[in-house]
Amino acid sequence: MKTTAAVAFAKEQPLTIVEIDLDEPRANEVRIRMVASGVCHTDAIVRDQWYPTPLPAVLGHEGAGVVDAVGSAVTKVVVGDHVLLSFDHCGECANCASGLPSYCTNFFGANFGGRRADGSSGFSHNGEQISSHFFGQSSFSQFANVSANSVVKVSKTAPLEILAPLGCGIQTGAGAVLNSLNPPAGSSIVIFGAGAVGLSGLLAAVIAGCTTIIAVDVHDSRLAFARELGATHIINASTQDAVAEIKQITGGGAQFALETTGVPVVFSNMTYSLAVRGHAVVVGAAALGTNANFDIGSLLPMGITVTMVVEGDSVPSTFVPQLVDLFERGLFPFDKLTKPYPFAEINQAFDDSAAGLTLKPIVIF
Ligand code: CXF
Ligand code: ZN
Repeated sequence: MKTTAAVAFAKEQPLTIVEIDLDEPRANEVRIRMVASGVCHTDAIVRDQWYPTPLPAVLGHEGAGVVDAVGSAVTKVVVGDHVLLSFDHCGECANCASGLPSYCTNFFGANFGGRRADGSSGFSHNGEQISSHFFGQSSFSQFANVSANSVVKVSKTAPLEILAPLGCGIQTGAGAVLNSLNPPAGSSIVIFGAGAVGLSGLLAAVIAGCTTIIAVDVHDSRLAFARELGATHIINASTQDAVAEIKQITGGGAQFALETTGVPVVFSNMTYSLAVRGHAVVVGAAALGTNANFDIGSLLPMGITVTMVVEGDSVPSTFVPQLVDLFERGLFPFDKLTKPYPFAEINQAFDDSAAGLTLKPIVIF
């Protein structure tokens, strides 16, 4: 069948909306009619080829839509079900089997390879293969054949146009706090980067009952918003000494930290901002080969833990519904981070995100 999609034809160039060909869903796939898709920083860095998904490609990995057709081996959904889409995973390797699907041993191939396991692509244009199955979905397409392992069924009353980004950016921030750090009520946490991931983590820190929540960024407007969402302290790292401020606020260092920027000096500052036995998680993507200073001499006696975390250690089939429930109860107002764009304006959505004008764009089909 034909479908309309936003295609990344060339590195660092805007996406082009074109009509392309979509093949038939395989046994383990569902064809989704996309209703909405969040735009994530990872879409931009793959368009720019920080990660080597072959171009041309249909990106997009925060899809939300309606099941349009079901492969013969799929039992979890039927035609007409409403679904949110998340990352792909094999479901069978040791890490998947032990409840850590974001560390699937084939995570990179399944999510960034641009092809099915059998080497085929779902999309073509004028006879040329176009990378598909980005995070198992390639949600910047009106229709896509999606890996069943990427699909999370939700209620037909759930607002897909708002919930779309739960499957990546929002679960990454919230999961990093609730799943990876699991801070006890009354604890201190510092969040580096007040973007969509950092602020999702901040909302999660409020849910967890952290009583000292420090947001660090370089934009006063984002910091003011962080305070509205529950930050007890804000630090502008472009004008203040973040490490000194954090130590002063916490009386020696934060118990927990979330690093969302992927910037080397921020990583280093994060290590110095921790209390003895503090725990930090790093979720901000950086280009391959990005290195940061890590002072082994000073930090070993601190007994700190730094964990690299993918997708907030989430199991989407259980964590995404938990986040939907928290949202519906008014306890997780991540919709304050979102802004809708018509699908035709997807490049504007990318640009506004890069410029810091929009925290979490959602394109609407
Ligand atoms: C990505 C970040 C880089 C590692 C894989 C997961 N998160 C999604 O956008
Ligand atoms: Zn993402």
